Amino acid sequence: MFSMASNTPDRSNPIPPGPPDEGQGSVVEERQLQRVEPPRAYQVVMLNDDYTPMEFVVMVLQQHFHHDIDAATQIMLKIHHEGRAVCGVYTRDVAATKVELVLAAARRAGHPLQCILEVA
Ligand code: TYC
Repeated sequence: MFSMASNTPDRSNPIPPGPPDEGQGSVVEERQLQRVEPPRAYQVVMLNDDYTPMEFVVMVLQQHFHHDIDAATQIMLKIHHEGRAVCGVYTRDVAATKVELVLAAARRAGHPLQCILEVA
């Protein structure tokens, strides 16, 4: 800043003074560390039915959840015998997108396959 009258720098501090430091000679500014919670995990759970071919379920588990053929077969058999199994665990948006894509693929192929999203 320059004052119009004298053409010399105006060294007055535009920031108002803070609280007094009570004679200690220094002021320590405490900064609170921000603690950020990790994002919630969501699991995609696939459900059994009597009509969807086993091969189709294995293919979905490979293509959408990146399981190899052995893992995909194990998961498919677990669903077949126990009624349900977890296909994968993701953040909410990723899990929701997987559910949509799997349901769309199943409907396109004419199968009643169901999968749902649960908080892990
Ligand atoms: N129970 C089906 C059958 O016998 C196979 C199947 C497995 C279906 C897993 C759905 O999520 C599923 N053809």
